[in-house]
Amino acid sequence: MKSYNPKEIEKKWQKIWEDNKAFAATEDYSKPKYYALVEFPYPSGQGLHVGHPRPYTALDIVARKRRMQGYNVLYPMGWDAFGLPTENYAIKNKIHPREVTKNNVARFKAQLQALGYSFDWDREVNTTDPEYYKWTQWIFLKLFKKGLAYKSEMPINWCTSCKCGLANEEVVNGVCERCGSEVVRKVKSQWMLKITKYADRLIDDLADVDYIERVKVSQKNWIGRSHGAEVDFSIKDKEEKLRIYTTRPDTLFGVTYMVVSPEHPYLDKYKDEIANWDEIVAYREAAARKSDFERTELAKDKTGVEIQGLTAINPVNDQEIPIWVSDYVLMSYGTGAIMAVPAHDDRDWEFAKKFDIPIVEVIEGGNVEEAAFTDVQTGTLVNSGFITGLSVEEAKKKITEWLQEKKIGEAKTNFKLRDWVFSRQRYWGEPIPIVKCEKCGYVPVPEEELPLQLPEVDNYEPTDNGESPLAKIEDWVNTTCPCCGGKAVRETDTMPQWAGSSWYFLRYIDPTNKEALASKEALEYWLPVDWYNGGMEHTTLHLLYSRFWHKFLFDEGVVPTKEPYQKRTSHGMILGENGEKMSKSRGNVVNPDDIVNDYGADTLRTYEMFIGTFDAAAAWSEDGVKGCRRFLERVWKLQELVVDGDEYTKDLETKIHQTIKKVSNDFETLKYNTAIAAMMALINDFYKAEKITKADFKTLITLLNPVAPHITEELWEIFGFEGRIYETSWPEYDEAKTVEKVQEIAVQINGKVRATVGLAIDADKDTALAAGKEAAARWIEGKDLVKEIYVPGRIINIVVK
Ligand code: ANZ
Ligand code: ZN
Repeated sequence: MKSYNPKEIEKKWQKIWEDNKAFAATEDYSKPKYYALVEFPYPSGQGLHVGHPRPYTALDIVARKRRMQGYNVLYPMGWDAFGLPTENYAIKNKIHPREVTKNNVARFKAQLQALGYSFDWDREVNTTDPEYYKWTQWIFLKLFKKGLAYKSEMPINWCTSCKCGLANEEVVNGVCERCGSEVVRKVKSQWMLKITKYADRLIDDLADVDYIERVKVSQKNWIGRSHGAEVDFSIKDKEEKLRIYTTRPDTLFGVTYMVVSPEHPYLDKYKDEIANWDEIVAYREAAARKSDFERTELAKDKTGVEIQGLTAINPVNDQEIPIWVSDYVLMSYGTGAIMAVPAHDDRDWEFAKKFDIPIVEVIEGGNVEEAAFTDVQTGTLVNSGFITGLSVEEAKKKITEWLQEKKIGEAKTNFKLRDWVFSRQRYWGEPIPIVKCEKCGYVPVPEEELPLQLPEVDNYEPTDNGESPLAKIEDWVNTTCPCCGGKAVRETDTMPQWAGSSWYFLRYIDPTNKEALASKEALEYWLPVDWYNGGMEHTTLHLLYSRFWHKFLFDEGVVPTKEPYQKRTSHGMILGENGEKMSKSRGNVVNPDDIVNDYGADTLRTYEMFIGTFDAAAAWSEDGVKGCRRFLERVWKLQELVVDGDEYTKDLETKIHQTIKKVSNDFETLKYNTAIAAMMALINDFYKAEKITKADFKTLITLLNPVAPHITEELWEIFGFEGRIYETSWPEYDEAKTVEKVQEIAVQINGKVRATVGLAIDADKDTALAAGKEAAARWIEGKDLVKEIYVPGRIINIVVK
């Protein structure tokens, strides 16, 4: 027997698979299909991270298993290659971002190939390829033509370091998600996508897909749908009403003050009547310097100014109440004004305590002097006129009807979701295919002219006035209007990185199609993606954006399904040995190339699947890697035990059927670690048996193949099994044979049941009696045996004297 040499066999099999196009998805639409998808990587300059192989191996396991089960499997890979780090690198090193991308892609691809993934490389896509972004632009134009892409003067989140506008989603705790720098507000004219139009469907259709619960929750929270009412409060001595949004119209009798946001238009409108105008202006300026996050943070100390000269009237009891300005109310949500109910809202409670405003309890159940009582499940209405005595639910309904009748309010649903800021003032992105004509306004570039290619520039630096570098290239910018032929200028903003990844799974289906983003038949066959696994950090935005585009394309008749992904799961992060996030500065980065070099790709794959519960974070351990290598060595050495035989060894049969069952199920339910543990246990039994048949061995290596494809392919060849292992069928188990053939038998001594023993169904008399006597030893010891009987499958009967 040769020794196990992964270096040699891994290269060998990768070449054979490639030469034979072993994992190409076919156009044989008569076969059942399976579309397994992982998030395509951003080809950064750092190369592959050990975090990448975790999801890629997991779905490679699923893909390989499905092929063995007779499916036509699509398991593709590509590059999400537009984006800032490449552009920044290009600026710093004066290399074209196209070159940087090309080099990074080549490195990533070589690294992935060295891991033996069964990707169909013929379907590789790259978002920066003009033949790809042609269709990204095409989708944008469709959105534009349907009024779902529009330009708007917007206060946007501006990253001071990237010099670029960011979507709300890209601002995390007040700083830029990418670089961690301060984000400020800046008013700019931006392209926006009307994702809000799809808000309801993006929530409601979650009912039809099989996403893990926390992914559904994060989608719902981000969209933030809430049901409530808008209510008009009169302003004393004015015609005009102050309209507020509340989710708790049932608490109307508990309103003790109102709050308008510092940006509320009434402030300027009534400024002549506001006695403390200077104070309000100063407050407004201070608020403008804060982010929404800072303003609405619950823990933050409340600030505000009471407006002198304006008061409101509560429509339910005609009470006159003060109006305050405070930054905890945002202009961008609801109506920018609220009715404050300190007894039942935490923020209002803190505010009222701080400024000594009365707190009026209207829901019984707590102690509102101590804290706001916010429970809506329990408690009844008190101090509330005609709704006193009702439950919260009943009161909401009744008061909303009353408001509607009196025409002072109505039921209203609100969303936290905002339209998607779709412009970036950068070079390395898809050009937005729009020109601006003085006469015709914004005019789409004709479809025949797509792709609208990125022009060559000498300098990719963003300009200081916040324009994209494209704005400097006059012969590109100046063009003619497709509509009237007059002078026009091109849009110089580019699309955000989210664009290319919002539809890439569609292009894999038909990656070279020149006429359409993919053919109807192919889309019909392959959609939806059957299983999509990706990082938890992408379960909000990327998922939401791509679902939005997909729904739009469905409405346009381009795709045949309402939802792109049938099933979505997420994996946990891989951390450094010290349990911290891997980073250069922490010095805990593990390079996958080193692991492949030192231990082999199969070891890396096995280890990453064995490292722990798939959806939890896991710390790297070199010892763990070594353990997995030892396991594969033991698999390799099983060769020495193998003898001829087409059937399972009798004593191993149950265990083998059990293992097939367990591994088959665990591979479906993200329990890769316990599947591997079961295979480890099985080979322990193989070693104990000292001899195993070819059939035993063949089943083991087939089960292990999706995890460790190279070593198993090699062993398959060594034993001369038919064809290649990747062409074989997934092992079947017989449910009946997974149960231990053992039964509980009672042991009677002198007519009394004294013990029970577990006996094999076919146990012979001597074995049965010996077991019985051992179990009931203390009733037999020192006595004379008179009689012993074994009634097979029923009872052991012993008489002593
Ligand atoms: C009165 C009230 C009483 C409220 C109570 C809550 C509890 P969601 O669920 O997030 O939609 N609100 C409304 N507009 C706001 C704005 N522009 N900025 C900050 N807060 C605003 O929350 C809706 C609730 O948040 C509304 O219901 C309102 O306070 C506040 F016991 O009205 B509520
Ligand atoms: Zn024109």
